[in-house]
Amino acid sequence: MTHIRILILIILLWFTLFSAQAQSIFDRPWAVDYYNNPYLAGESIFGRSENAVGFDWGTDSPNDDIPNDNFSVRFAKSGYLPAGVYRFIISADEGFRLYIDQQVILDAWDDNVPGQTLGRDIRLSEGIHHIQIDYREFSGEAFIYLDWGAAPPDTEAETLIQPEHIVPESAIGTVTVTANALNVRSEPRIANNVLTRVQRGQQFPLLDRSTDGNWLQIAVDSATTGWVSAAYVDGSAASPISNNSDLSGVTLRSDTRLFVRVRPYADSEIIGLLRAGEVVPIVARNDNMTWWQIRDGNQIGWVSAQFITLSPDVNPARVAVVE
Ligand SMILES: [Ca+2]
Ligand SMILES: [Ca+2]
Repeated sequence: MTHIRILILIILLWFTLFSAQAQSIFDRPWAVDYYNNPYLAGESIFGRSENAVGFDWGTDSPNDDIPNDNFSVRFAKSGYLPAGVYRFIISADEGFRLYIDQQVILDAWDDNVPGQTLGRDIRLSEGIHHIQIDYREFSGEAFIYLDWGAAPPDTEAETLIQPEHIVPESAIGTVTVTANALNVRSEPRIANNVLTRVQRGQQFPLLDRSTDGNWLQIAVDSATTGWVSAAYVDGSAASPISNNSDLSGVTLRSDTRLFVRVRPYADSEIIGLLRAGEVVPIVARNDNMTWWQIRDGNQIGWVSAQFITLSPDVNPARVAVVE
């Protein structure tokens, strides 16, 4: 009997090792989602599997349903890795972020540079790891290449090949978790997208809220942001921003994450994105004040009046009317 038990144990152990190795992350395809805007916003237009992240679209687009400019792509996969130091190098035009286990490892999301390369060496423990690359294209050439694998022997762990930087989003409040355990999701909707869980009584900075107010974006830690249902956190932070004291001059503030468009129409081309709470100068308005033209950095665009708060100093009669 003892021999049989040992034999069974050996077989179980062999299956365990075999199945772990069969799920090596190197053998698994990337799940790739393509978006027809540069913000990974809304539902993806289409998804497919790819064996590698290595694309040069030139001035074309990945697909007929995706525009040549202003699109974004998310690559993701999970799988087993043995312990070791791994080197990640990304060359892309234009913006990209690399996440490992939901931590930002490389960040050129906002750089707006036409083609650059970043790399980093990271020591990873044995086990299942998750890798995600967010990519976006605004104009001109579009490409992204990921080169990764075990770093050369004796590579120092955590060494930065090139400096990376993280642009934190500004908090607009604080939320307290009221549910026993609350899922934090990568998008403001229920899907197979749980990043982590938070517990009753924990407090987190509030970064943004969904347009319908049902979802709140929180900063779980310095590298992880995600969305939680507003029904399961302290409701005081879920109310719209009402403090206008910091609003002055001919400006407006976006109450939510808000698209900036070329023309004052909901289906007009998107040229920018305001953060929740961002204050921008007003340039003009349309006749019935349903759209406001604003200056966003070095470009002019339109935002819907539905999602903004006007500075108390704004006298609409003195704002130029165009459109
Ligand atoms: Ca392009
Ligand atoms: Ca480009």
